[in-house]
Amino acid sequence: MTQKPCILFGVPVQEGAGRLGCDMGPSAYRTAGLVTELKNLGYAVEDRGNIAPASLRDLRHENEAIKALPETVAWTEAIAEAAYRAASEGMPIFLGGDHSLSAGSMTGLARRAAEDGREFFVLWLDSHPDFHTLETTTSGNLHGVPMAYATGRRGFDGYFPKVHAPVKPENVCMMGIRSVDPAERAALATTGVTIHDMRAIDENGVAPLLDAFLKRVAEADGILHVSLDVDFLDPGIAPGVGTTVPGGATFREAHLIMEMLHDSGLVRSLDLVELNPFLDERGRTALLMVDLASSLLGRRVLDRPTQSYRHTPKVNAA
Ligand code: B3U
Ligand code: MN
Ligand code: MN
Repeated sequence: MTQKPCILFGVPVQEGAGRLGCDMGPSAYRTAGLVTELKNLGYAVEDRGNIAPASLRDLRHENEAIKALPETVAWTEAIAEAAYRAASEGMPIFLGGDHSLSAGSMTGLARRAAEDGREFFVLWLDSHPDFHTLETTTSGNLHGVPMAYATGRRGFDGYFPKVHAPVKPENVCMMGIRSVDPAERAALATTGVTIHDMRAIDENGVAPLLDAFLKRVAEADGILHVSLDVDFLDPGIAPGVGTTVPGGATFREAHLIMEMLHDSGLVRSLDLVELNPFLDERGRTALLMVDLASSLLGRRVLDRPTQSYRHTPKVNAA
């Protein structure tokens, strides 16, 4: 296991979501005991407090549906810079905040990976692909665009910060997808993004699908970023999110993914996004997200390896 510290950033951005409340996410994670959990797992933890957005610029786009463009761009600048710096110091964990934060985290992390000569992969756990461009979004909520931006799709130039190292679509694996807009559907048809929708999960189970992706990452000697949207989970276990979509991942599916990710030794960074504490029930969604982060960072049932028939190659922690 890497001895590098976990570096926590609160990212209280909420302008990208359709409803208010995600700005309370970072506080909820801290209240739910994330720092203590990580320390109990043996990590050094640096909570660097909350990121503040860069200064606002006067930006207007011809798509009049778009909301909060200057704000989202300002957040993206600041988050990308923090991600780029922290990636060489430890394992950055971004406590959202809505999913627009991943525009910054992915591009900052991918830039660092490119400079280090490492192949950068993303596991995207979400009911949505967030693959809109500024032209195609009809809701105008910019938490619907980060994957399109980070993979270098056109139309962000002149608005969002320049993408130094676009994430290769072939290096992205999405799981849990079950809500896709027509424009996203059309765009995804012609990219190399791997998409395991809920049907694929029902038919195969999460383990073989994830195992195949982790093998690819390991074989490329790559590093892996995980972006976990609360609405990946079924609303029955995770009500604290503004965009619940029925039929999501179960408690066990989500934990199994986290446990396999830990055992792979490949994960270098994490986004926890879309938690809306205003919509939560007595903190249960925040607590579940902290639980999942703990599994990803090595909590397990027994103090010995689980018997598994899978053989995801284990790489040495850098
Ligand atoms: N694709 C829709 C819905 C959506 C995307 N991400 C979330 N919701 N959380 C949109 O508004 O772009
Ligand atoms: Mn999302
Ligand atoms: Mn989502």
